[in-house]
Formats: sequence, structure tokens, C-alpha cells
Amino acid sequence: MIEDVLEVARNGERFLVACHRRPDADSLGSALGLIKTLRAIGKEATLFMPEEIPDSLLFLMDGEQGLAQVPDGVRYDATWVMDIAAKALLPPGFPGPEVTGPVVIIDHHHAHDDVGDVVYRDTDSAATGEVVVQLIEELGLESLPEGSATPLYAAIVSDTGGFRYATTRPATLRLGARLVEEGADPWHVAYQLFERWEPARLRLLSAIIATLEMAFDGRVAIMRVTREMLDICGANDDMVEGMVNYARRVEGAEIGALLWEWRVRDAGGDHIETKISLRSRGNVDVSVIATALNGGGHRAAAATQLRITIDEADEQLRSELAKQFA
Ligand SMILES: [Mn+2]
Repeated sequence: MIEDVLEVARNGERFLVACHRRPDADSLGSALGLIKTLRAIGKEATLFMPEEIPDSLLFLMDGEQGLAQVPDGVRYDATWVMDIAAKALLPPGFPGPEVTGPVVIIDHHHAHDDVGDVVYRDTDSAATGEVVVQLIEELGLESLPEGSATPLYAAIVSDTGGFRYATTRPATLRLGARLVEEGADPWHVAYQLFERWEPARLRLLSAIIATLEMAFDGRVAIMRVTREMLDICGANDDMVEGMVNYARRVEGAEIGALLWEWRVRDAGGDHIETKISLRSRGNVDVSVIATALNGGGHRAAAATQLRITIDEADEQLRSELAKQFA
């Protein structure tokens, strides 16, 4: 309920604000928008950012500093986590309840687990950035907080693929216009998010497209990216972001899938897991497939991560797809 969330904002004084694991523009943009909002109502708000921020998102920080870890002895009245659908997506090193206080979720995902103590999830919103604007209005702020227009605009542009996806409603476009009026620069944001690829990323795109395989009579386009491909191209994992959309682009394909070898570093040392990213053209709900494979997401975009090899993941994906198409 939004009232519960407003009460947390009004009653607390000192807040921590976090993104989901591997922050994207919606998660970081909405976190920064919320931080400016909490400050505008006289509260203390700090960004928790234990992971490296991708280059394409650094422009959002605009002088803001994130905490890689919470200093000893600090306790918060509540911790907000933005754009998160599942417990497994809490950022690495997320502190325990004695430090965070109640965990408040601001989100828009249809498919989700029961992460969080206080939850406001508006599944009609195209982006969590849109949900933050609802909070700004409900808190009675007369204008958008200083410095919030660009991160909130970036959140919405990113999650709507530049106002293209079916989640784009008239209200989304009106909000985009309002954010531009308040100072967001459309080309600056689009350039930072979409238009500044290093040569290695184009080489990686070429390598990924070379793996394209059509399955289920052309209804599914499957591609993969391995550690070896990344090494050969001189590419990093951030550069894989968005590559799955090229699979969806194939005419006739209802689903685009990308299998991605993912290196996990934890206390037990390094090991390789496989991420599966799924995109739908709209007719098939890929969150159903992702959920069956222990993940989650939206109707048009969903994902999972499995502790198996890329070939095993390929097999599991195809057997789940076979059930969907049966
Ligand atoms: Mn989002």
C-alpha cells in the first residue's frame, strides 16, 4: 500500500537507498530520484552501492557518492530497495535487519517473490521511476526535487526502450514531457544509455549474432555468450546488456533468448553459472517460462540464473519452451 510507504518516509529520519543487483538505469535512476525526494522533505538519504556502476550509468551520479559498505554502528530507520522483484536480486553485502531497519520495496514487476517488509508495487507503471513520481506527488511536493528530472527520465527511457514498448501509456509520455520541461535532456540521456558503444562491444555483438539459432519452427531465436567470446572480443559483462533484444528482432520469432555464461565470485571461489534472458514480442508471457526456471520478470522481459553449464541451461530452456508450445 502506498500509504504504508508514505508513513515510512514521513516517520523516519535516516534512510539507506539501494538498487537491485547489477543496477540498471531504472533501478539507479529511481534510487537517485528517491534520494532527492527524501532530502526534499528534510530527511537524510544515502545510496548503498557495493557494485561497480556501469560506465553508461555514471552520468546519473552527478556528484552523488554511494556507500560500498555501511560503516560500523550505523543504523537506518528504513532501507529502500528500488525496482527489485526477488530476494536473490538484493545487492551483494546487503546488511541485516539490525542495520537496515524495515526493507521498503518500490517496484513495478508483475512476477515477484515476497522480498521486503513494506511493499509498494505498481504493475501499471512502465518503470520504477514512474512510481517514484507518484511518491513525490503523494508526499505533497509542489515540484520535482532538484536534480531528479534526469535520473527519473533515464529510468523511464531505459525501461520503455525509448518510449517504444507496450508498457508506454499516454501517462508515461506526459511524464516524459514533464521531465524534459524540468531539465532532462533527451539526446544526452539517449547518448549515454544507448549510443556510446566501444568497438569491443560491437565485436561482441557480431560474435553473439553468429551464434543465432532458430528453434520451434522459427518461433524462438536463441543466442549465447560464453566467457571465451567475451575474452576474444576484449569485452566485459556490462557490454552484454541489451544483446538479447537482437534475438527478439528476428521476424517471426515470438521469443528471443540469450544464454550467458556468468562468472560468480563468492566465498567458495569462482564458478560459472548460466543466466537466461528472455524477451517476448508480446504474445507469449516469458515471465511464466522464467518463473518455471526459478527466475522472474515481466511479460515481455524476464530472466533467470542457474547453477548449471550453458549447454545444460540450453536443454532446460528448450524443454520448458516445449511445454509452453505444446
Ligand atoms: Mn524496472
